[in-house]
Amino acid sequence: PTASENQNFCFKDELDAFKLSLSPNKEVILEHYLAGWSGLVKFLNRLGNVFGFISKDASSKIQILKNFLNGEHGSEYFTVQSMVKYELENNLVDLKKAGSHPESGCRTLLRLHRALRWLELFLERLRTSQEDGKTSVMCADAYNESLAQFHPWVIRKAAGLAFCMLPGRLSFFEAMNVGTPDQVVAMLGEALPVVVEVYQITQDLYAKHDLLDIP
Ligand code: 1Q0
Repeated sequence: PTASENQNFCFKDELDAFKLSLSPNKEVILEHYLAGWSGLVKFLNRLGNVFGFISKDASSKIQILKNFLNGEHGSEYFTVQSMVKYELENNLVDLKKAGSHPESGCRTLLRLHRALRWLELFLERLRTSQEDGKTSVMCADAYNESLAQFHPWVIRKAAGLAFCMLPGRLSFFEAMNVGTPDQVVAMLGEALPVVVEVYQITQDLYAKHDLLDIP
């Protein structure tokens, strides 16, 4: 990315959205959660076209949830907690096999939620990486430890190829437009606990309602 493109992008803003998504009583506000994801997708798009199949899928899931949020029952979708309650009480989720609600909010959010675990693992690796660390390896390790188990072979293969196209650690840090490598590392240290907390709250909620395997 050129300097002028960088001026209106700062990775910290994207992660701040996740901070904003935590309400005072520790619910996850959907609008900010989606804003966090949109920012990540924006970042991904800047890294190159080879990530297009990933950002397309993420964008379409963000859009499905935005449509609920802006739809007739939008107020029920204010938080992830209220969404789960509303969709379950009204039988709007295909719990065991795909049926008449293949794109429920619960199902769609679960896909993003699983990817958030990948993000957490990847950011932690970036944060603690040495100068000669390889982003492609960090990304692949994080993926294999998390999201990969939910993906069929062909997607794992495509993802693996895409990871090889990631820029090196320094270019990657520069693309984040946060500052010096030390500043990036410090920012990651502040941002990670937020990502972990949002992930954990969602994970506990989904586990409590037995929603972790919806197809
Ligand atoms: C930086 C490289 C980004 C790598 C992203 C890792 C995720 C790889 C996922 C590849 C699969 C995408 C293709 C579609 C998969 C779907 O089948 C799957 C399941 O959905 P469904 O409807 O078929 O049941 N979808 C998913 O699993 C959702 C995947 C969402 C991925 C969202 C990635 C958003 C990208 C973020 C880039 C952040 C870069 C962070 C940089 C941090 C810098 C400090």
